[in-house]
Amino acid sequence: MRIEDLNTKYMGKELEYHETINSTNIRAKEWAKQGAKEGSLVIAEYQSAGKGRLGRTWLSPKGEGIWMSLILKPFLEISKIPQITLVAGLCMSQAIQKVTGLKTEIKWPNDIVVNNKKIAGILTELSASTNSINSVVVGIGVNVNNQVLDTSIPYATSLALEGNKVYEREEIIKEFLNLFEVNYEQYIKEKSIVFLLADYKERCVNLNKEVIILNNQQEYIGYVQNINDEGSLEVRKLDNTIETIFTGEVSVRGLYGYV
Ligand code: BT5
Repeated sequence: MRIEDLNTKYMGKELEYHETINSTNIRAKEWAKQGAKEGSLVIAEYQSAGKGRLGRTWLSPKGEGIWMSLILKPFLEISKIPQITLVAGLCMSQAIQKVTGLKTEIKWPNDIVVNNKKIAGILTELSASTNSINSVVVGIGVNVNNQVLDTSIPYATSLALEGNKVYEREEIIKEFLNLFEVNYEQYIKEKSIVFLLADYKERCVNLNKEVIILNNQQEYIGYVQNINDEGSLEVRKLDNTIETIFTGEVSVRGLYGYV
């Protein structure tokens, strides 16, 4: 895979390409430690140990998707890092829609959805020492040309299955990098996602819906009444108390299925 005519200043300009790798996130973290510049990108055709959040597995069949990790070196408070997932999710959702014409939605915090099924996920990982950030790796997996998906993930789909077409992965990556560079820079400058929150909310499938919140300790039903200026989910529980959920710590499901 080659990314030609990339118009960004630095996003994706340094590129490491692997036929096979355990996980692009693992390699990106290692490369960041070895001094990779901001915007450096690791792409693989196949991941033998692709990672989801909370120790889950991300299936990454050969040549069928985009399995990539972007290295960032932001000057930000550590508490703000999960917001980068929202910035990346919005940009990838917009990039996919622009290239494929398919309507994409976002399932807070990190899934991209087409026709209520998952086509992409994001895993943001932080390397920090005491109180300062060394690097942030944004790993993104997109099912692009898969004709079949593993039966263990019945709520997953691919762009090819939804659009009945084979797509150029490079076009989606390029569009994403262009959009992400602009939005990431604005985010770093303003230290806030407020400028993109309206667009994010418009695409969000679980806003104004009843959901099931799952975390280690508990599982409960609630109504998603807002995504606040910090990007956290505000959930009204059945007893009318409000729970504010920070990105990354839970899974959110629809009452009757994945969305
Ligand atoms: C995610 O986690 O959705 C984050 C996925 C990030 C993957 C990228 S690929 C490049 C980079 N390198 C890595 O090693 N990872 C990143 P989570 O929300 O925890 O969802 C994981 C769940 O999604 C799994 O438990 C499965 O149920 C489902 N799943 C696994 N593979 C999938 C796939 N290819 N398409 C759709 N769903 C999948």
